[in-house]
Amino acid sequence: MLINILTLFPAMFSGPFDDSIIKRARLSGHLTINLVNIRDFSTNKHHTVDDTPYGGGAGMVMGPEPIFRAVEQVRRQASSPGRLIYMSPAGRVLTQPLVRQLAQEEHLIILCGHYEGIDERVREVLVDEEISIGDYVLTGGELPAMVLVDAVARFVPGVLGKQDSAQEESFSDGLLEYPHYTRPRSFRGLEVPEVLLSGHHENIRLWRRRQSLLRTLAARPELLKEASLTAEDKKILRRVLEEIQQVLDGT
Ligand code: 4GX
Repeated sequence: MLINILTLFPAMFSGPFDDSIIKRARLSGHLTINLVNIRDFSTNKHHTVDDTPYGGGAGMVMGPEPIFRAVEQVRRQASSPGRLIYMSPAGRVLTQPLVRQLAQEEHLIILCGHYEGIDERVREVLVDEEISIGDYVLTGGELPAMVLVDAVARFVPGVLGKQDSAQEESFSDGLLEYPHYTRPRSFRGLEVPEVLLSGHHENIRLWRRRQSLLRTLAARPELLKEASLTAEDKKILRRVLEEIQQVLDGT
């Protein structure tokens, strides 16, 4: 997958993309990340990229010319035009289904805005999709772009190890994860649940599923409503309900 990131601050991306899984994905060629400095496409004397807004008001707006020129160069150099995403709090909120969908693209162009945002003509002509990473305001689109790239990379074939990708399948059902433990068995008086030490694979599977369901119910009940629950899940939840009923009855 090819990802071109258009930004005024390419240096912000060193670090997150130069370590761990993203580093490995880049070195192996599963992922190509190009950082494109929008300032390099400014044609005026002081290489400015922003200007005061027509109509007045506070702040500065990123002008259309360097952005158009940067996108045109990126598209000339790629074998496909790519889907252009503008990171903005006005966008569609990033969710795992959208992440999966974006991972199907062979080429993404991510535009990071600063100041009060971009000239509306960029949005009209170039932007295919506006995406937000959540309902809060940051100083620029760089951190949102890093979040998007990291989430999308996990679904690009070859980026995660075999174990991880198989794992992903089991969490794609919209439930929260069950608790994990590793050695030591007893840590400062805190014990690992007995069932996990039992070697009884079916009991372990059922315990984990119950924990996932309980955690989701307690922390994110709205996710449980959307989750694809199996007959076994419903059985586990009915059992939980019976146990709650017994507490209420004082039995
Ligand atoms: N999820 N920002 C965009 C510039 C801006 C200002 C106003 C449009 C209108 C953000 C987010 C985010 C900060 C990126 C402001 N663009 N991006 N930038 N939340 O807060 O994606």
